[in-house]
Amino acid sequence: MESNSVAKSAVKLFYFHTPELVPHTETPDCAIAIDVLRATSTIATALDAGAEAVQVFSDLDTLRVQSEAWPAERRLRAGERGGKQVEGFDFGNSPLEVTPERFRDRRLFISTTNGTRSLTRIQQAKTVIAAALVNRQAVVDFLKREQPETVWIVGSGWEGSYALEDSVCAGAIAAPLQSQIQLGNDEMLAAIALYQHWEHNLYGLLCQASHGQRLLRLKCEADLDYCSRVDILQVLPKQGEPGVL
Ligand code: 3SL
Repeated sequence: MESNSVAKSAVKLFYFHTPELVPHTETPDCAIAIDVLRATSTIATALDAGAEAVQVFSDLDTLRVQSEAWPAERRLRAGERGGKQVEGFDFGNSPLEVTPERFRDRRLFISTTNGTRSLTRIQQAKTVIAAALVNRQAVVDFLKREQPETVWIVGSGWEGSYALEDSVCAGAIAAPLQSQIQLGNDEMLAAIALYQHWEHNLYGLLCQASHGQRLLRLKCEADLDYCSRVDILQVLPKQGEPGVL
């Protein structure tokens, strides 16, 4: 190594397009789940609005049972399947329904089609984080500060298949760190390139993405607009106990 070259930190970033692609044989120092549309955007918004914590579930029945143990006046239950609110739940999964008046000091119990599934898949990591475009900088700052050795960024996808909006967010996290990190796989490099191509029109990208199209058909255009905004929240949703951010 030349004496004037800049030494790269040991942080190694991998991107996995879906939770199904996450290796079963290893555990990273830090795992970051992304579901830009809309679970991790909603989770960040709920914590920013003063929610006491967010507890994630991959299935609705476990959520129903476990949330019963929590006082009714201190909990909110969000259930989404196929983009729609599940009957009997207080919320679907729209970050625009999150207000400090409703969320402050309450625990949010949430289960969504893909996002909470990817969060539950990475629970073995030493540090688990939920990221979206809205809180991107808080995640970047955490990685710069803590320098975890191995970082897995995991897209939630849609029922096992690739999601454009999660990739662009992975790229948005890695792009400002590029000179300081090692790229763990080609997927990470591709995500950075995707972000660099679309960074000035993220709303446009979300509108073209297949899940964006699905949400547009459900009249959720304002959600796409909100979820495409970068760095509007300072919150870092980080797991304290298993499943609780
Ligand atoms: O798949 C998910 O976890 C959800 O975020 C999907 S939706 O945006 O609420 O439709």
